[in-house]
Amino acid sequence: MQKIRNIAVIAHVDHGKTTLVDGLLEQSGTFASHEQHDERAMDSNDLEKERGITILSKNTAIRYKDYKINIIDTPGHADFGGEVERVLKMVDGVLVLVDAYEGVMPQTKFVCKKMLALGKMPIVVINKIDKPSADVDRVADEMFDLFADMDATDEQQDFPIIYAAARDGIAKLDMDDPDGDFECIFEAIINQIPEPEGSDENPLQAQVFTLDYDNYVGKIGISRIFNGTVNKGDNIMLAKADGAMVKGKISKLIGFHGLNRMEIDQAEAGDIVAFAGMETVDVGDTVCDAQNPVALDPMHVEEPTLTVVFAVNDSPLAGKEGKHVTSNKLRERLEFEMNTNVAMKLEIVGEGKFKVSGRGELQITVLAENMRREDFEFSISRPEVIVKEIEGVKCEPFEHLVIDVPEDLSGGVIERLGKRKAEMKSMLPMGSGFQRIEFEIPARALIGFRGQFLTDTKGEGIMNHSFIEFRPYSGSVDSRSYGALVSMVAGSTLAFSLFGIQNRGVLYVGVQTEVYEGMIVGEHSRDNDLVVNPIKGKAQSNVRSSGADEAIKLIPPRDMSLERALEWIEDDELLEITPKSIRIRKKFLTEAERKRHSRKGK
Ligand SMILES: Nc1nc2c(ncn2[C@@H]2O[C@H](COP(=O)(O)OP(=O)(O)OP(=O)(O)O)[C@@H](O)[C@H]2O)c(=O)[nH]1
Ligand SMILES: [Mg+2]
Repeated sequence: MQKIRNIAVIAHVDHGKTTLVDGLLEQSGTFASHEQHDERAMDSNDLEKERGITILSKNTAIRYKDYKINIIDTPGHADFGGEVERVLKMVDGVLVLVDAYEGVMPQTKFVCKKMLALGKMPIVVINKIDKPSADVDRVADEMFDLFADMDATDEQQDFPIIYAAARDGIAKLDMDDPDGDFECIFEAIINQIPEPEGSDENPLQAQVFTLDYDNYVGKIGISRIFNGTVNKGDNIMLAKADGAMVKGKISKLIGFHGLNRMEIDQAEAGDIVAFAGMETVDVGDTVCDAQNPVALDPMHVEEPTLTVVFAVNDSPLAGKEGKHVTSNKLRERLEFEMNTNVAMKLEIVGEGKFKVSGRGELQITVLAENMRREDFEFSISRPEVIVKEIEGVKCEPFEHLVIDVPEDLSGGVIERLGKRKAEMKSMLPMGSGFQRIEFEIPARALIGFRGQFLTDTKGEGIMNHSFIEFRPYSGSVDSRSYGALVSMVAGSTLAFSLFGIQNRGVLYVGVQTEVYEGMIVGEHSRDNDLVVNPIKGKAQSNVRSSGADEAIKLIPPRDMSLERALEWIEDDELLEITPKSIRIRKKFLTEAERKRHSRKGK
């Protein structure tokens, strides 16, 4: 049998996981010297590159001495926590990164809790020791306390610590040592992480943890082999989550090395490989021996906490910019997503209406952004948290919120969070005039909070949150304090009228933008909605007065990104999303309809 180690790299967002994996690839000699590769090579899809974050977990393999080390890079953002959960089952140990200044953050807690509960062996890497603000002793203490709080076993609590500057390829076992390379990380992996259990003599059992798609071979299931040996061309049995057994054949076996994939003929217990040829494969399925099929435990993934409704775009501008606009197309695309993304759920709630549940706004935004790039057009509604009954009590998701704010601004932020039912748990000075304050808060109260928080802290505040658990419903919370500026007409906006409207609030559209009745063109500076006419030209007169035209100075409209707009909208509003535009609208387009429905609501 090959000598194998399987590890996942886990951490809070931005603590340097993907950068560390770059270094492991580089320093193991996996990248040939002539091979060109980008920084953070594992962040390979477009959205990941643009945003500089990891969205999907991805695996690679390196060779160190006579070991094969399979490495899974995971996303750190809380919304993609579901990815981390299922990946953890596939590995025998983890590198837990923690920023040498930021220390333990909400998602550090989340991933450590899962990892410890699954009995995985940790190696702690305190990363970014090059930062002038690094405080490695405090951070090391935080990690010890965290593990103790989470009932780590003695073995887990005895974790090795490596101090690193992943970006510079530096690592060492003691802060007083001279800077070394990643050798101490490789050695820790082969010495501290247990070798895979299972035997290549047993009947085949492999579990699929990620799906991929290839134009030539179709669906690909990336899997960890827990037992047995598999050969290209083998007949197998696919054990589905619902207990069904489906016959199949491994048409191709694919191995990983660095950024490359190659066809292989055989793979053994302990390894991570990809199978092609099984059209019905889903995440969590077990690929079993055809004669002796025994399914592995299904994968447990924490339930979604947030829903939005995706619907067919029925705005007056529908169908002008996108290619895929029908209910059928939308359903197919969303169903496809659910196949690969086990942390999301789909429910058909009406004609052309689909309720999508996920872990958070970013996860939903990423799906919507991918769809618009694939030429889809649709609308989405305001995110709502999932409320469920637990032992007869109405419960809602709560989050652990950590904010870093300038000391002189903390009072205002605390007050605002108080109105949103946040409960303060701790407050610590962080040096350089910042305070770190921790809260527990209903997830509902965080919707729309980020924009407000950035305004309140003059853009200097940093906030992070992560799901804790469902708790009893906490009653009503503060929501958006401003109304909308709503167009009363259809047409193309004109500078003359926008100039008049901009005194009433903040504009979201510029000149010569197509608008329609019921479309929102800005935020009102008061709490009620205001109907405006953004297409009105100047009254014609016989005298040309060029001087008056020059007086029209428009403030640039506020750029509403998908995230920002999604956070901003209220229950009676929708986002209209097309490949070219993101428009905000009222659900009911005419004022008369809106009045009628608001009366009904009361
Ligand atoms: N100063 C410093 N910056 C680092 C170091 N390692 C990584 N970074 C930077 O930290 C940022 C985030 O790095 P990533 O590797 O993308 O972090 P990540 O943990 O993979 O992030 P997610 O996958 O989105 O959770 C990048 O700008 C890196 O250049 C380091 O050792 N020192
Ligand atoms: Mg990453």
